[in-house]
Amino acid sequence: MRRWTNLALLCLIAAAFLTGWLAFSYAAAPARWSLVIHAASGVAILALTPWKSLIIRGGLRHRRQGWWTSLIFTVLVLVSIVAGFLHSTGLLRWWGDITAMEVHVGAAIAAVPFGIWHLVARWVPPRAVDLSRRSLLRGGLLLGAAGLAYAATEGLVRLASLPGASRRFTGSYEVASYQPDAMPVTQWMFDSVPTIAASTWRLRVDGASQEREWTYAQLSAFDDRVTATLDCTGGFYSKQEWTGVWLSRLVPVTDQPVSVHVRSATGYDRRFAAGELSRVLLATRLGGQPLSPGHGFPVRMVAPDRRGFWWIKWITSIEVETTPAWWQLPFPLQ
Ligand code: HEM
Ligand code: HEM
Ligand SMILES: Nc1nc2c(c(=O)[nH]1)N[C@H]1C(S)=C(S)[C@@H](COP(=O)(O)O)O[C@H]1N2
Ligand SMILES: [Mo]
Repeated sequence: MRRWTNLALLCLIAAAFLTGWLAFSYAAAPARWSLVIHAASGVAILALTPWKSLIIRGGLRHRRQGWWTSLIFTVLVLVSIVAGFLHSTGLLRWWGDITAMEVHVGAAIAAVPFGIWHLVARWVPPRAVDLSRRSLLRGGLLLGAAGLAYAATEGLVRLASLPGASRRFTGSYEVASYQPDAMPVTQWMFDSVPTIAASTWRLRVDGASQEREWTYAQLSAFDDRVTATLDCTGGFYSKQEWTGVWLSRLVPVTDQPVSVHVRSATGYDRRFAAGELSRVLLATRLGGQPLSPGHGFPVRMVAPDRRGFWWIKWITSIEVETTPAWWQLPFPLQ
């Protein structure tokens, strides 16, 4: 049972980590499925507590080298799971400036090096019995029970009318829709709001055939509109009306782009596929008013089908490239 417990924990924690990121990379239906598996894995990890406690007690008696790193790992995993539940139920969604979702993901990322250390230092080579009928059956049973327990918590959240009942399929909560002034300002990780003067700012559009610069006044003359939902991975979403110009109007198809590289004044960047240029807006206005510095002045990306980290702010250059859009890190590093 000890071997089985550790192996099950390994599979579950890996599944939780992967499905969490998978959910972040979709703004559509697969996010929900990913999160169901995600939540069930989290519940299953908790369900193994009685068995893992025995292993931990044994381990702590011997005080093997590095035992305290295992404790830090345990604390980080527990903090992550608790914050996950606080977010999903809505019992505590933020604490000052940080959201429960940020704590959830932050603790999970912080746990990674300790988890790898734990695996390497406490590694027990797998054996054939690990894949026996009995082991697999036990695994199936655990997952089934965890799935039911997760469904039960979702039911309870609804019965008790907890805030969690109103989450979107990504798990995010609605904040300040159609109230631009109250909409939260947030950054992916380490970026900060730059000060940009509209008079000297230029947007460089670097096409295959020609390069051209746009002024703020020229871009403000466009009046393409879209109502779109910004869904931040920090755990909130906000529906707003945006005005600007479809990227397909700035990047001529005659350029035959494979992808388009959009860069912020801060260096933050993403690549969009040529096929989606008619669905992403370079916005100059939010709710009919010029953007505030926090929301991306002078211009920002509005990518209705994508999570918030694609909505690049403070854009200074758009470059046609022959590199495919999938050739980039799945998430920004800044
Ligand atoms: C949620 C994930 C896990 C947590 C929170 C956790 C935590 C701990 C703690 C606190 C200890 C006792 C301190 C120590 O001996 O270092 C321990 C021991 C141990 N863990 Fe884990 N662990 C986890 C997953 C795993 C995995 C995936 C494996 C292996 C595949 C594993 C294998 C072991 C072994 C072999 C021991 C030593 C037992 C002994 O010496 O008696 N653990 N674990
Ligand atoms: C140690 C690894 C992790 C564990 C054990 C874990 C576990 C959990 C648990 C138990 C919940 C609450 C589920 C519920 O009842 O709805 C949750 C929610 C969530 N987690 Fe994780 N998580 C981990 C890492 C991550 C990572 C790395 C991400 C994203 C990159 C992530 C994204 C999410 C999201 C978006 C939710 C909200 C789901 C919803 O509200 O429906 N998690 N997680
Ligand atoms: N340049 C830049 N653009 C950025 C970010 C960033 O850190 N730097 N964060 C993104 C993320 S994660 C989100 S959710 C949205 C937030 O937009 P808002 O501040 O207008 O709500 O901006 C996106 N655009
Ligand atoms: Mo975000």
